[in-house]
Amino acid sequence: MGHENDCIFCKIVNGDIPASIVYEDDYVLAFTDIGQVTKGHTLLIPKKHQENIFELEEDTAAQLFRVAPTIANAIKKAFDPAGLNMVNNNGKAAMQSVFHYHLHFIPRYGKDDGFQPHWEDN
Ligand code: DGP
Repeated sequence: MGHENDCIFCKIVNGDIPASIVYEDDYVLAFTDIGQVTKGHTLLIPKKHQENIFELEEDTAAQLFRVAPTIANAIKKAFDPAGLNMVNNNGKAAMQSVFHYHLHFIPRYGKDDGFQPHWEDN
C-alpha cells in the first residue's frame, strides 16, 4: 500500500524496514519514533502515501483521527505521562523531514522531560 519510491514510511508500511508497531489496521499504522524525544514518542501514519496536510484526503484524515484517542490512551496506560502533545509538521519550513503524513504523539512528563517545543517558554 505504501507505493512511493524512496519513502521511508512506505517502506515501514510494506515491512521492508523494521519498526516497533504499536497499532495497525487496514488504513493506518502506528509505530515508535526512532528519535524518542520523550519516552513513548509514537507516530501515526496513513498506509497510503500522502505528503502532508495539503495532500491529505478527508477519508484518510478521518481514519487517522478515529484511532488517535486509542493511541493516546494506549500511551497513557503504558507510560503514565502527565500530558501529551500531538504535533504535525507540514512542509520543510515547518520542520517536516519525512514527507509522508504523520502525527507525532509526544508524552509529557513535566518540565524536566527534555522536550522543549519552540512555543514553550523556559
Ligand atoms: P518530522 O520532522 O515531523 O517529519 O518527523 C519525522 C520523524 O520520523 C522524526 O521524529 C524521526 C522519525 N523517523 C525518521 N526515520 C525513521 C525510521 O526509519 N523509523 C522510525 N521509527 N522513525 C523514523
